[in-house]
Amino acid sequence: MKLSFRWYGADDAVKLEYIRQIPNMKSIVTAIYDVPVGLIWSEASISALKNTVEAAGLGFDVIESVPVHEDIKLGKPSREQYIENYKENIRRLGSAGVSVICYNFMPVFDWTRTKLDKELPDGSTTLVYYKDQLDKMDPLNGELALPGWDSSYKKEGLQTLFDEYASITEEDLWANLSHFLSEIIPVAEEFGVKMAIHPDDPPYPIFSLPRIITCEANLDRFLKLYDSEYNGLTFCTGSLGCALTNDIPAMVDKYSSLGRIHFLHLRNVKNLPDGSFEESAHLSECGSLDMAKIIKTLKHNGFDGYIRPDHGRMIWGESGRAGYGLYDRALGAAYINGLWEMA
Ligand code: DNO
Repeated sequence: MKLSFRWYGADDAVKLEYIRQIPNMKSIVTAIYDVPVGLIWSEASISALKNTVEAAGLGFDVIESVPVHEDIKLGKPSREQYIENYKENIRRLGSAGVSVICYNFMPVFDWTRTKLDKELPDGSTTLVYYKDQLDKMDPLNGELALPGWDSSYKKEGLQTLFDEYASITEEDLWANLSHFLSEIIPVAEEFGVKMAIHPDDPPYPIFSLPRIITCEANLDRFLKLYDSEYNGLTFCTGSLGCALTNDIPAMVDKYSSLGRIHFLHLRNVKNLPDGSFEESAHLSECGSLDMAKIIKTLKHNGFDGYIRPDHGRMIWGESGRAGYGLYDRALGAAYINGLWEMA
């Protein structure tokens, strides 16, 4: 495995020099953040980012994410131009040495939580998703400031998107995803870039918007849409693991033996009886996932892709981007190293 760490660029409070000091840290996971979704990233900004990361002694191998424009998910005629732009980004990133691109196919909203700073008994804070709170949230009428949500949507724009999605079924979303893959995977193959879809988080429809990258049957279906090593997964243990029906170690076993996991997000979650969940410290006993079994399985299957510790809690008084501080993610990385060595 190659250990990696997400970094949000020059504005990130966590410095590259600190990330490098985490034992066994090999690579940075990052993106160009100042280009609107759907447009082409300039070669100059890609190479500047690469130079910055490499000057810090880290690898520039994984992009998270190149976001997919809503018109592609909706299957609108304008999708063709956005798909062309997407292909150009794959070419440019591949030419700059990037080997994995993470993306997702969630309508409108990326990952969703109901609170970002829930205080735990030990005084740390974490991200939580409480069902009763979600049921009361109305994205069209109220607070729109959750991270992961594209803050560029204004109320009217959001209403239009919801109206457009009203007629999109899960089958439509599958068809639109299939069209997207049939266009981009040949380019990814040519430029040596492994595409790695991120599961939906949480893995079920929210606010009546369809979600399809959710469970084993659907991951099987996804991989068959385009049967190529270059059409693979970002296996996120926390996203998939908050659905009690997903057997995470078994899924890791299956997809890593098939060689279709290119990138993993390792996060533990504590599942609550009503389907709510709290993100926990990485250690198995802190949450509901058997992290040791996951790592043992990867090691056993000879996994040599990228792993990053995912969201941490905020600990030791650190403030900053919720889930993306230095301290708890560094503890997560150290824990992953320990499990790997032991395995
Ligand atoms: C959350 C992240 C996601 C992820 C995207 C991938 O912290 O795992 O926002 O980056 O869904 O496209």
